[in-house]
Amino acid sequence: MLILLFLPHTILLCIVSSYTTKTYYHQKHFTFHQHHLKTTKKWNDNMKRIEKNELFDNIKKESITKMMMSSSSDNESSSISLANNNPYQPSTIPKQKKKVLKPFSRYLEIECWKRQELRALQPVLQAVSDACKQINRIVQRAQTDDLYGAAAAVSSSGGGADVEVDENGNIIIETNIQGEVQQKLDVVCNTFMMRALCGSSSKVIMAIASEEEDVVRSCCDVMGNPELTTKGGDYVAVFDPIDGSKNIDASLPVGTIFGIYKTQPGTSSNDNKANENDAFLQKGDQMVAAGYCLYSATTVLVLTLGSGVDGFTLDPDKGTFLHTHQDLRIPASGTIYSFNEANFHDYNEPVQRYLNALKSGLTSSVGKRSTARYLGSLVADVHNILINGGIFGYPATYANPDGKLRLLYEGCPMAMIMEQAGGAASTGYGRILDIMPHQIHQRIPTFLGSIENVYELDQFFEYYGDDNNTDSNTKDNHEDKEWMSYYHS
Ligand code: AFP
Repeated sequence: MLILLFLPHTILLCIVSSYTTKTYYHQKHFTFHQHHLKTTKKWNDNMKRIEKNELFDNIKKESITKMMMSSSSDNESSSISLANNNPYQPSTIPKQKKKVLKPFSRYLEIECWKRQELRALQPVLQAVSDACKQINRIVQRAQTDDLYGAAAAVSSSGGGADVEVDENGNIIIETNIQGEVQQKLDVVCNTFMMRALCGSSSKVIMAIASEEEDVVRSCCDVMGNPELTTKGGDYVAVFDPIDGSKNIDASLPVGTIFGIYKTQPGTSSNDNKANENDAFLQKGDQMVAAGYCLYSATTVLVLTLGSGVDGFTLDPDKGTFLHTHQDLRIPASGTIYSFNEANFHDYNEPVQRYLNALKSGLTSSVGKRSTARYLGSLVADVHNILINGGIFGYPATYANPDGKLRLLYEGCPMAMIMEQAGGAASTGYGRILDIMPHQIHQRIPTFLGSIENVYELDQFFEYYGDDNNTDSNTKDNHEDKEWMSYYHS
């Protein structure tokens, strides 16, 4: 009875609530729909305005202009058109122009065509660049091909280094090298360089001197080709196939250094060992070409043919050196100094004072406190200085009064590159390229870098290397003086 009484109310209530809910949802949907329409309209309007370039009218034009100016000043291709101030409109962004870089072979062709005296060297330099690619590959594969560590010591029974490689640069047989125990990599890379220099043309290079060889070797000997004995060649080459090889174990940069001299009258016949040796005893400023390859984050070939310096980066996909650094110039001064400071207490007074001045920011060439960088690989350290400015030094020490670096394979080629790039190279007492070598493996204290930095270092030598100096290092200064007159006479 009671149920029957309330049933109509309940039905009525249900109808009303269902209607209300429906209306609510309908309204909500309607509101959402309206909102959606509104947003879409706004979006469409905006799109239209974007197309008409109206949207950005309210944005301060100067700030856009500023932004565009800064991007256009550095790189034309990345600029956004000033005429069209909508930076989001794809059509306004010009396509990024990829720099067209000249391959090394093309650069060589042109340089050797421009300068008749270099023509004979074209195949040699091309072969050296190929050797750098092979060495680069060997360095990369040192771990996987088990090339770390010392090569077996062998007796000097003639024949010399013969590492057989296939056309891809893979080592087939590893055999002899004269003399001392060496790093396996040194042996392999030495062979690559010898073959590149001697094998590229039968009449160009007469003989080579390598840091890895005890004596000068004729190209006839290197190539086992008697024809080269009679034909000779007008040039001799010096090189360090892999400088800083101890760095390889830790995957740090290493390099190859080379220099080429023209033989002087009376030394060009290669049937006499004494003459062969004499051909190498020339001042560094007689060098006609010098360069290095750096095996690092990128593989770089830096070359001077006596009129400026150019740099080429190996394109790993194409396997080609590309002309990435045209007419490389070292900054006139720089804040980097690259010395093995662990030897500080073994350095002479001028060097110690110079380093202290650098650290306190007292030198006029730098003007502020310097920053130290040292990798223990000449090529890597000098390349850093060449690009960023500063000074590299391997001074004399008590243990090594002539320093550590070799004049022929390291000092002179690097000095020529530095000078050609607008920098300087000094022993502390004078120009490295003025030194007359008295033997091929001679060592030399070496300072290379920005002209102002090296000039200032020379001034420290001039001032603190004085015999009248009453400081505790007077004895060293006296030795320095003797040393100076010996090399720079
Ligand atoms: P290694 O080729 O024997 O490793 O020597 C490298 C190097 O001749 C030159 O590349 C470095 O500048 C210099 O020696 C580093 O010598 P320290 O280890 O004495 O600093």
